[in-house]
Amino acid sequence: MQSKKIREIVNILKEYNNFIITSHVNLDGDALGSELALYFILKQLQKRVTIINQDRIPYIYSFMPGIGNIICGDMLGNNFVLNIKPETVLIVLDSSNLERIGNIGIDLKKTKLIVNIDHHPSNTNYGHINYIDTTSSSVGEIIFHLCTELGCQLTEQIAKLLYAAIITDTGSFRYANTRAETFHSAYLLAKAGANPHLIANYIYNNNELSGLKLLGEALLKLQTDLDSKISWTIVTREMIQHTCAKEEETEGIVDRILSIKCVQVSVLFRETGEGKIKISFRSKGEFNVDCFAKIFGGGGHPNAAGCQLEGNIHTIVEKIISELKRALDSFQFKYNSQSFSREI
Ligand SMILES: [Mn+2]
Repeated sequence: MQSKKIREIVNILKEYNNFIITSHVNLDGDALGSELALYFILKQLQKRVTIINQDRIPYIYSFMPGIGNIICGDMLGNNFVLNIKPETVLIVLDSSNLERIGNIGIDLKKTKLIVNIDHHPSNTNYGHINYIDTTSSSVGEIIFHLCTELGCQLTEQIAKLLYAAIITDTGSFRYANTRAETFHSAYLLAKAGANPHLIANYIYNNNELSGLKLLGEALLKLQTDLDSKISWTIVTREMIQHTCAKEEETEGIVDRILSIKCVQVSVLFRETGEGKIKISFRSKGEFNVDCFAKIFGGGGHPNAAGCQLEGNIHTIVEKIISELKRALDSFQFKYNSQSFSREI
């Protein structure tokens, strides 16, 4: 923990009275769990708090305590403008840059301060106060420490939310961001009332049939290059329409195709509603997909990243896969010769 920085945040949370909390577009468990936990923490301190996000809440997170308090900018229309009280602090969670919050209908110039709390290495330090802990598994884990620093009570509600944030961002303690400290936080959250079995059921055993049908279609289009250790597939508008799947139901596909033996990097290409192609990368081991996604204006974490491009999906697949093959072939050559020289 960067204790000086966390104290700076503690002071702001104590000093000010009006807060708006937001996070990134394409909401995930870490974004929502952290937002709501911080909401309940600030409520304990008798503060006025509003949570507003651009996007709608994916169905699987509807179990989260307090979820009905979140304002969804997407449902309010483009002309919606939130009235901001003077001296309002905007807290942005889990968002590596300010553009990632999308349109939440607020005039940022009217806010007093922006507090940026994140764990992405690619964070651009856009806040007046920036608390970036890249060793933390999730923002949920950071909010957990913040709760302790503030002397707030770790209620059952907060524990459930933070536990959900941690398991979604660590893939249930499987990803490389899982450390001994993560289990320690999870242990304390379970002791405070988070039930691992129930929360896992809500998140992982709560799929709509449409989501599985879409996964089936995506698997039919699966391609691999096992010499380069890549797997990839596509999700077109047509596939979304005829399976009646929701956008959020594309989320797990890229992880599923990474599970193939020998595959080091998996890629999902998805046509979004606005004629853009959203590309998600996952990797096992040392190949850094954050660096690779940055070449195309994206970013994320070393083992999970993404970017967005405009154009025809098939042209983009060809371009990205050939770049990726080149990058992986030279990476494997370097990596193999390094481990060879280490051995001798
Ligand atoms: Mn996160």
